[in-house]
Amino acid sequence: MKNENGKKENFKSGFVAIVGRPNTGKSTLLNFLAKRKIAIISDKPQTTRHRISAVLNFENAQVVLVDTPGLHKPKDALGVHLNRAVRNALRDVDAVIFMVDASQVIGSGDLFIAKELANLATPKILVLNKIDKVKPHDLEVQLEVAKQLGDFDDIIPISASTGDNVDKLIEKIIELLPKGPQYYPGDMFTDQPERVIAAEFIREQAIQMTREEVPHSVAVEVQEMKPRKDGEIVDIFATLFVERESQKGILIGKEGRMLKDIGSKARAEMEQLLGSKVYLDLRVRVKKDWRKEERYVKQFGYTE
Ligand SMILES: Nc1nc2c(ncn2[C@@H]2O[C@H](COP(=O)(O)OP(=O)(O)OP(=O)(O)O)[C@@H](O)[C@H]2O)c(=O)[nH]1
Ligand SMILES: [Mg+2]
Repeated sequence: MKNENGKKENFKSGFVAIVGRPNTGKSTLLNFLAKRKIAIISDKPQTTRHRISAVLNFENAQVVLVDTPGLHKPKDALGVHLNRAVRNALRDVDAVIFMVDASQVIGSGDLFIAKELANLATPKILVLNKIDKVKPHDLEVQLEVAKQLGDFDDIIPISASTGDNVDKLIEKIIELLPKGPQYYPGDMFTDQPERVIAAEFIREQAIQMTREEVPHSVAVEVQEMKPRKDGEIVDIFATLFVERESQKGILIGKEGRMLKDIGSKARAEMEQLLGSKVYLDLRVRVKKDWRKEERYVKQFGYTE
């Protein structure tokens, strides 16, 4: 229904942060709801390093969903930044989704976050994710354990991979949101510049193709991204930074094969994002122990 100013009555809107331990499936949920890939995903913890918003438009509501890095015990300047990013994200939101992994033991890491959330007056929904991996009986046990984590407006089991029960989650979120305006244009789907998403697509491939410390040691910077005059191809020049010479060797690979592989997979994702052909030029450089240095953490844009 519209009033005489053309504004929708009863329109609801607000910012909703997803928080939780690393690897619980926060970014997977963001992408599922956004119906496209905005955040990168991996089976390794501490993948997300930015606060990333997706704008979800509904008939009578606009939800700005904010993905955050997994909360964990920080070991270096990067870890400190990641946790700070989560706390900043929590400051101004209208609702919080606290995500736990139902296929794992609900433990001290979850409890630590639950305690922090207990101090927030914001409405909170506890989400048990990955139910596709959990037997019905085990899920009931997990629900009982989860209830002990605190007071929540609702507890909703979902699968962010299959989308099971996600509609119920959205319904509940909209119910909890205040009346408000449409904050963003209806055709805007994220606050992330294409340049940042492109850098993240490269980092995702590097994370997926390497092991142990290497995934955590990679940062990516897009130096240049511009369409050619004919408009058919976008040129992207990017550098992968690692912390040690040995890691550089791993990323380049035998006869450059690893880097080529990272490049061709990331390029395919970029072409989908941009809707045009991409020429991607990748370099690898060492920035010794960059994760320990505040200034490099800032240089790579991990600042909030
Ligand atoms: N089976 C199953 N796997 C899932 C589900 N949701 C996420 N995953 C997997 O869990 C892993 C972690 O997913 P992410 O979305 O990157 O997790 P995250 O919480 O964003 O992780 P950080 O950014 O490190 O905090 C990936 O391998 C996902 O494919 C789910 O509902 N079911
Ligand atoms: Mg993530």
